[in-house]
Amino acid sequence: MKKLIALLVLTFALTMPAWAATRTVTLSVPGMTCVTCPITVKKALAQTDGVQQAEVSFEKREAVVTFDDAKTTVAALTEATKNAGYPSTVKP
Ligand SMILES: [Cu+2]
Repeated sequence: MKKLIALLVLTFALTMPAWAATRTVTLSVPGMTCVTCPITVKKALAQTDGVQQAEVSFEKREAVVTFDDAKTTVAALTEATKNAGYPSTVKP
């Protein structure tokens, strides 16, 4: 019986990572020069696997991204904006 419980716990731990969490990060995107730039940046972020929401502000030159940290990383997000032509860095 103990063995069965241990097996169930192990199965659960492997299939449902308990450490997965929704995180929000603010990226500084200084390369945006006009009002249509945020559309490109937002699209690039939204197409990244694990991204749940991306709000890009041209006025602030920043992107607020909500993502699942089990599916993507902050590095992948900055890479996505860079590949779209807008290098970004994480705002502290
Ligand atoms: Cu532009």
